[in-house]
Amino acid sequence: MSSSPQHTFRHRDSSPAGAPGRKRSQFTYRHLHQMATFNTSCPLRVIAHLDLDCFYAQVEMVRLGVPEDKPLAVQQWQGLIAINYPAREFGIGRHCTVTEAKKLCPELIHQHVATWREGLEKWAYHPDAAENIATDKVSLDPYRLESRRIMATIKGALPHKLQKVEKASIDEVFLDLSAQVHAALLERFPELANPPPYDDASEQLPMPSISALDWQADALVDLHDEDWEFDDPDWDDVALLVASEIVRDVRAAIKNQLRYTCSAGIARNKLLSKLGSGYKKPNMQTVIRNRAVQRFLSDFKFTKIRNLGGKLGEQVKQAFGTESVSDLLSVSVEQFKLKLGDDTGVWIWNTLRGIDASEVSSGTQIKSMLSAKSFRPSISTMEQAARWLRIFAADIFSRLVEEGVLENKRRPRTMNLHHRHERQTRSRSSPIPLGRPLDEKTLFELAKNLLSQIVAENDVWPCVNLSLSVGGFEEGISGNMGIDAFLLKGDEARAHRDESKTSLAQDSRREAYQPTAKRRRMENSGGIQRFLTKREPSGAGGDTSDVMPAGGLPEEDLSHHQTITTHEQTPITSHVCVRCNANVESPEALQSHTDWHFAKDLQEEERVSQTFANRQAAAAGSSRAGGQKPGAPAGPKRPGRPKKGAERGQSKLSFG
Ligand code: TTP
Ligand code: CA
Ligand code: CA
Repeated sequence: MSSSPQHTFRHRDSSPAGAPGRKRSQFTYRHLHQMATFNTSCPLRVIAHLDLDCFYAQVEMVRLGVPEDKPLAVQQWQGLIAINYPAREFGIGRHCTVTEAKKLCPELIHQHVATWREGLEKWAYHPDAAENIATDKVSLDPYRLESRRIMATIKGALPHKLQKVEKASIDEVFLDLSAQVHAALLERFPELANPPPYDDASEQLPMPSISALDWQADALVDLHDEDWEFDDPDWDDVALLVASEIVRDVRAAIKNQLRYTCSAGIARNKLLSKLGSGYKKPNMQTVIRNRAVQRFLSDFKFTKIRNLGGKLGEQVKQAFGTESVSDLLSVSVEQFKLKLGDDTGVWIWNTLRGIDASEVSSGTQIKSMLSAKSFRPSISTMEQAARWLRIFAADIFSRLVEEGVLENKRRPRTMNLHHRHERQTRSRSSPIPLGRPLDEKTLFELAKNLLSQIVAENDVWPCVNLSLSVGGFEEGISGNMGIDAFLLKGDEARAHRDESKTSLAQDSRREAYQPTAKRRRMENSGGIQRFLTKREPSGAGGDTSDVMPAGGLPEEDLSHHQTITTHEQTPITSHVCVRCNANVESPEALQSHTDWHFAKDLQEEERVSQTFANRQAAAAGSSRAGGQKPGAPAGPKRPGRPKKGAERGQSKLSFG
């Protein structure tokens, strides 16, 4: 960590922390200890969100050695998908075509994304890619690769045993810094290591032995309320300060080792830290202190808050006739429940107060991978189709390598091929044989075999879309167990053989893959999901190359999909989910796919936050319908024995 305690904190004159008459912290020893275990209801929790600035553009700038002040944009066919900050000064945005952008800024460097090319075995940066939409397929591998290096750098900059890092999208991570900050607090403030008075964890902590915090270059959200500003710093402020130092160091490591800048938000939960990282860009970090939460949120239209940008946000707007967070603070939880149903009502009530107990989860695993291409003009021979299968196999294999297939960490068990002819979709699946190492050739041969089965039918040409996916991942054991770990025995093997019978989907209504069906099931089950079908998820997700990770993507990232869709209104479409880089065949399929992500995330989030959220809303009660004071007791009920008196500041600070 860069800063010494002396530099960062001005310590108070020494007087015993527990001396009579001294103010006590509003936090207890139990809260402090909860930090060490990443407890999601801990009011001292510290979460950071990092988002790379103009990510693909930075990757191209570093790769090409373009100076930082030169305008550059990343091109996909005739559209732009990433624009660096100097280029944004010219008014260039994702809405521009290359031609429009060049008019705004003739010296703009526009680099086309790398592509796979029919007949070639590896993706490459082709100077003529934009003219070869019929024969090329976008490869995001360069960005995935950098994304992985960034992840590794972040992890390397944090203490191994105290880190919790969740990859949220190709250019975002969440960090739960609670345990690391906890360790730093104990080190810097030795008084915290003393046992609580009477050995009672619900005793309040002494106030921090500091009088002023030096936030260095961080953007602090203004309070516009002097009383609150002049309240002495409590441990939540100190925890955020320590976290901001850690984040500054992480950002410096990314810059020094990889030359990339990123922006960050530091706050008590994922919802707020995500809003914080976008607050000041590029290359800035924003701290949202607990005392500033309501003020910070009030500046946003609620439709900017994750999960509130789409259909649900629209419904809320209709129901209450406003888009303003402040206006909605006077709406009671009962009113929300009445208009939107119980789950959604509670969820919104909490969200507007910056309450979010969703977990930073490091264990997100890829469940399947998909590579696809739509053909316009359509293709009509086995040879043409086979050339694409070779590309798909190479594409999927390179992602499998990232997933550790070579080290036997994980391995897919099944392969699916979908083939569309006019309005008819046929699909075949087969097991991926066990007992020998998986390679590109094996994947290709399997895919070709599936294609031959389809081609044996009548009327399969011309083909307008091919899509290859692998799934059913199973964990291997890396190290000495080697490939044997993948060998199946007895009943398991029989079950697998049964599973592997081929299937034929003649019904064109059948979706190319599962997410949509899953989503429908969730929608049918009622509850909050029915409101959330058009938007992207909260939080975070898995790796960059999967189809179905758990976790979420913030609302604003939905524009990735929409932008890509717009850009690719050209003859051949390749709709990419930025969340997981799945290539899907149509805007509709992409929508279904993103819906699926969203529903999945929400389900997960609800699971985590349900108990917590209900408790919050119940505490607010129907009778307190109107005028809930901003930031009024929004935090978790304190554990332990009843309070001995009101905690100072408790009515002002809300916890998430
Ligand atoms: P973002 O993080 O949304 O944007 P950005 O990193 O380009 O810019 P900012 O500094 O505002 O964060 O997206 C990350 C990458 O995802 C982006 O560099 C390119 C890709 N992307 C698309 O391909 N299409 C899209 O419509 C969007 C929004 C992003
Ligand atoms: Ca970004
Ligand atoms: Ca992003």
